[in-house]
Amino acid sequence: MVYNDIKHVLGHFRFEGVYLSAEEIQSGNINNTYHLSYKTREGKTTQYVLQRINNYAFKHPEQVMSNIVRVTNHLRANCAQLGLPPERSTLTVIETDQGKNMYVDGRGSCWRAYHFIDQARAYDRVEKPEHFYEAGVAFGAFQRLLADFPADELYETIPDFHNTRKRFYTFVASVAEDRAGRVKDLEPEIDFFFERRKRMSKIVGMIEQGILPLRVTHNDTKINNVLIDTNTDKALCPIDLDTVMPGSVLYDYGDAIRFGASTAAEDEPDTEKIHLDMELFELFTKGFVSRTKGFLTIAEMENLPLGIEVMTCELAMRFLTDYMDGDLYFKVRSPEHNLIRARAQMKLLTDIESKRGAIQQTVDQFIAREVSAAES
Ligand code: GN1
Ligand code: MG
Repeated sequence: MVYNDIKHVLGHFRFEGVYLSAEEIQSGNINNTYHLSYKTREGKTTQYVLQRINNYAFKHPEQVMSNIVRVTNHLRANCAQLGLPPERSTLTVIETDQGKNMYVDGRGSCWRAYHFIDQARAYDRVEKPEHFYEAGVAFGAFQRLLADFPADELYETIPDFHNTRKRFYTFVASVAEDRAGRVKDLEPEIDFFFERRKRMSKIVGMIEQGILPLRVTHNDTKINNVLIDTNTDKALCPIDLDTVMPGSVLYDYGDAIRFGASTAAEDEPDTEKIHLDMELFELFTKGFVSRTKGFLTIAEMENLPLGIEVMTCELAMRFLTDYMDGDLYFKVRSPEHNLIRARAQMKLLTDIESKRGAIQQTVDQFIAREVSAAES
C-alpha cells in the first residue's frame, strides 16, 4: 500500500543501498511523511524521511526548499562553531539524481528527502516535563543560531501565515460565503472571535509600528516538531522547517506553549479536560529564555504572554474557518474534526485568559532576573 504511493519516487533520490521497507508516519496535519530503510552492500541500514509537500498549503514548494536549504546550511555552520554534531543538530536534505533539492513527479507532486536522525523521537504530547524545558532550549537555540541570518532574504512560504488581522478577514469572508452550509449552527463560536478581534491584531500592529522586530522564525513550534535524543533526553533540533520565514519571536514562543502546555490534545473533544498547565508553561519559558537572553528586546520579552493568546486564538479561528469552508486545508479524521479542534483551542484560550495575570507575573520575573544579571 505505502510502497505503491512512493515507488515511482524512490529511484530519483540519492539513497544509499537497496530499498528494504517504508512506513507512513501519521503525525502532521499537512504533508505526507514516510520513514524509509535501505541496506548498503556492507550490510549497514540507512534510514531516510521522504515527504510529499502539500501544494494546497504551499503554493511554491521550490521556495520552501530554497529556505530550508539556506537555513539548514547556516545552522550546520553555526552548530559546528559551537561544537555540536552537525548531522544531529539540523535536518540534512538529500539531493535528487538531478542534483536538485526536490523531485517533481508526473502528477506535479513535489517530494523531498532528509537523512533520518536515529535514536531520537518527536513526542505528540509532553510525556516527561523536562522534554518541554528542552523544547524551550531547542527553539531558543534556533533563534540564537539564526540571529545573524538576513531574515528578509527568505521567501514567505505562506504569505501572511501569522497575520492574524488578515486571518480574521478571511474568517469573516468564510462566514459570509458559508460554502459548506455549516454556519447556521456556529453563532457562539463566531461571536467568540468577533469579541477578540482587536486583541488578536496586536502583534501585527506592533510589527507595523516597529515595536517588534522581524527575525527568522520557525512558525510551527509544536513539541512534536522537536527531536529529543532518546539516550540523553536532551533536545537535538527543531524539525518541520516548511514555515521558516520572517516573523516575530512571539509566534514561536506562543505556539509552543499553546500546544505543549495544554493538559489535553489539540483535538480533545471533552473540553473540561483542557487547561493551561502553569508548571509546563514556566518550564518552557525557562528553557527558551536561557538561550535567547541577551538578544531579545524588552518589548519582545514583556509581550511573550500576548504571543500565547494570539497564537491560540489564531489557530482556533483557522480550524473554524476550515470547518466552514468544508475542510479544505487541514487533514481531518471525521466531518466534525475541525470543529472539535476549534472548540478545544477556544476552551484553552479562555483558560489562558483567566490566568493572564499569573502568566505575565512569571514572565516579568524572568525579565527582572535578566535585567539584574545584565547590571551586575
Ligand atoms: C499544521 O504540519 P503540522 O501538523 O506541523 C499547520 C500549523 C498548525 C498545526 C496545528 C503549514 O502543522 O500551522 O499550527 O497544523 N501547518 C501549516 O496542529 O499550516
Ligand atoms: Mg508543519
